[in-house]
Amino acid sequence: PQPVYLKDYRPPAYRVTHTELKFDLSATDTQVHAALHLERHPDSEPGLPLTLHGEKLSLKHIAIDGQELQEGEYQVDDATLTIPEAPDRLRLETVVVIDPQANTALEGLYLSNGMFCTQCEAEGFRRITYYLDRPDVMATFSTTVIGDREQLPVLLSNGNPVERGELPNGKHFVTWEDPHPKPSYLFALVAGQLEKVEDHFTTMSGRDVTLQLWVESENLDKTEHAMRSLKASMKWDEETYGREYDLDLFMIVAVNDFNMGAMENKGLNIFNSAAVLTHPQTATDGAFQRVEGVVAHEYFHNWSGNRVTCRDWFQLSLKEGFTVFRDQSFSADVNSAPVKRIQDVSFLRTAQFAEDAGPTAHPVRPDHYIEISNFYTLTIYEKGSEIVRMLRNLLGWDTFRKGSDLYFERFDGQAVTIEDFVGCMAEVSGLDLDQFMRWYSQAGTPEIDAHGEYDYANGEYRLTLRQRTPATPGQPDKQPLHIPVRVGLVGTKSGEDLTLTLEGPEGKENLGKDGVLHLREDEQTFVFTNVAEAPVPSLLRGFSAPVKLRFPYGREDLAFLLQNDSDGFNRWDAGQRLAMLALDDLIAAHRNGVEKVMDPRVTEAFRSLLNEPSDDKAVLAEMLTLPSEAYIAEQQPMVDVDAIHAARNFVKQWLAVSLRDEFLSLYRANQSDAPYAPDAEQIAQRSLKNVALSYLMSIEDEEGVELARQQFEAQHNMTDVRAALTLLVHSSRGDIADPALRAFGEKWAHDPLVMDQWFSVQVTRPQSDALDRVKYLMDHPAFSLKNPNRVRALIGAFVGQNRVNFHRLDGEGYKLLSDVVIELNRLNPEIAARIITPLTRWQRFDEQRQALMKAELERIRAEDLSPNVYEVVEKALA
Ligand code: B3K
Ligand code: ZN
Repeated sequence: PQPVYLKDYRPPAYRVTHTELKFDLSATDTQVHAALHLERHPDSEPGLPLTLHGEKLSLKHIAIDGQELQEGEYQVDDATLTIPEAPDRLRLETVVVIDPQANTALEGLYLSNGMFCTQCEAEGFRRITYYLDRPDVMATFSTTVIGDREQLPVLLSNGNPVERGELPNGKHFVTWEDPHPKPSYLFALVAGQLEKVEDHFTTMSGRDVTLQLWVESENLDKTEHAMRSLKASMKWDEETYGREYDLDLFMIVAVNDFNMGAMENKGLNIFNSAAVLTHPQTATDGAFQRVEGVVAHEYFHNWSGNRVTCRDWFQLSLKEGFTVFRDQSFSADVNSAPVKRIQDVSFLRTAQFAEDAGPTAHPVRPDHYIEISNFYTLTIYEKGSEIVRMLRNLLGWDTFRKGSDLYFERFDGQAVTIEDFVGCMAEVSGLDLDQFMRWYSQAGTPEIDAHGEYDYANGEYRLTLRQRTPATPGQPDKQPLHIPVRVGLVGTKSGEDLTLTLEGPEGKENLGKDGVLHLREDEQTFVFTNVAEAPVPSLLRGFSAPVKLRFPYGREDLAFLLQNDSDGFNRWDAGQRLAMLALDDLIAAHRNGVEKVMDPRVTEAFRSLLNEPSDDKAVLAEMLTLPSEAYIAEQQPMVDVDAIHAARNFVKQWLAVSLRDEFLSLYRANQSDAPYAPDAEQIAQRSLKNVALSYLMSIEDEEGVELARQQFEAQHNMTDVRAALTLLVHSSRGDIADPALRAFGEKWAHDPLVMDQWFSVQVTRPQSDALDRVKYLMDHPAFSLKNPNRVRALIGAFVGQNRVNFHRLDGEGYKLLSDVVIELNRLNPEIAARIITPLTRWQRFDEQRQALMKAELERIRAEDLSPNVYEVVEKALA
């Protein structure tokens, strides 16, 4: 497979002004009739042939303006259909036959539980019909769906239904019209036995929009939260961005087999059932929040993505980074904002930083790819969102909003580039964002080494920041970035933020109590004057840039910030840094085989957290949570999975022993019989209670075990049930865990989303029998490699969350993963190329593990590979 380059972008030879489709649905022989109204693109190079994309299509008929084409007038290969002498304006008709049932890749038209559905982004539409399948070709669509009346009572597509009727042979049809020009990747079709819940939303200009959520009948009781989230998102986008919905109908469909979370098809969003269905008895608080976030994300795409779309797939972060930023802001507004920020940053620092440090590192706007499906990454999404957040912070909200308005107004109905977006921000603010653009082209996580000096005599504080971005594949040399660093100086006597007076080139500048420093050079020193007392700097407040910042904090400094920092995020981060220092010592002790000694300052910091009642329970729960093994691993020069596991357990157990009574009373204080609600207050209470329980269970405290047992048996809601079950299954108390697991499995055998949790809980068990458990469960009748959610629940959870067992020294964990990758490479290349990720990070481990991991990668490379897996494996072994 050959790479595609950004620099090779050319406008298409033709544009499509209108697309008419007719589907005659059948599981194995669906007939797709397409009539494309084409005209030469004014900007295209003259003389280019008309070339359409098409894969796995069986062409039955082709005609131009009613004239059947003869052999020799067109050429077909496995990826294209070319008509060398097409007129400048034409109506091209094709009839193709496709096989949805054989489609296990879940791209294009496929079957899920007997239901027809589509996934076209990025390049799935070419598996449905011959087309100019690229985002800069936008057309209005008219789609007729024909299906069996009994089997497929519901027939959906984008836009508004304009006609329906009966046909011979027990068939019926519905015709849909979408008046908004759209690229093919936003096309959608759904047909099956579905039921709907319906609601309404009145837009800010007073239009009535019908909202429909389509699910299988047994899931009708799991739609309330998604519908509520949808209405909240619509309102939020009107109030926050001034964006109104633009059709009379908005539909969401839940399907069981889906590669990603959901898809923003115009007027007909298709969702992984895991990202839409919730019920207090089946979904955890985390799932409720994820549903809220994904519903919002897909809805927000209607403007950031659909009305204004991407010129080419290199611009993917134009819509994804901006839309993630929008959904994160929405979730922050409707829940606990500091906790949302903490969770988003934890995720970024753990998973995206690891991507940036590995062999598949790429810029937020890549300059080449082999398989675009491999680029729906944490870098494009999460780092992309951080870049937009930096713009918001640099401009301030009001100016940023003006830039956003200008962008939507100027480019409405167009397919544009990241320059177009940033250009609007520069235009409304007058800021020079040229250097800032490097955030889009330079891969890797910038590192800032900070150093501070307090000059008593002159009352000056000098802060020196040095930036460096490590080399990444294909980018050996990096240039300095424009990095906004939000800082405060916390007075060590007062515990208060000191007023910042910055010595600038044009004299003194008053930054108030916290201000943004603009780091643009490799190294810069910032001098603050009138600093009356010795300060501890609070750096990168709110995580103002996606960087790693080092500062030689002493442990007392961190304990001080944990108590006094006015920035909630940095207060949490000080606790994490303090825990990391202790963990580093313990990891070293474990490796050197010496006795582990706990830093008393950590225990004391936790004691104060537990003893001083905090008004923000949600933040407290985050503060009491130790850095994850994955995050700790990211901080180590070489990852020692066993030492990390041992050190973290040691800290956890030490704290549990030292603060047992505190944890017990914390648990009791947050127990509640109130009917379940997924609101911020209850969620905070449950997380606090379950954090406390996890400490007690880490030492298998008798009372703790009893509380876990009772909590499981009370069956109050899935958050509590799952937390208790996980703690029991991960303990040595098989006497309680085994019957609980059995009861859970029997009770929920009919519910795939709950069974996914049943699988995950077992394979994340840290004990050494976990790998056998994985193998055993892979033979379970409910396991299938064809269902991505199940693959993630079993294989993904094992390789991602059970680090000690995946990285077993006999290499059996690696072998299991590569066996799965080899199977999935045939069935579903997109999922195969994602699940392989942990193997690609071999450079981070000791020599023995490196050799084992590389051997498995070589074994995969010897297979007949899909472009997806090929691209990842080649990079990993480069
Ligand atoms: N835009 C989709 C991505 C689906 C692509 C899968 N190959 C999901 C989202 O970001 O909303
Ligand atoms: Zn998206």
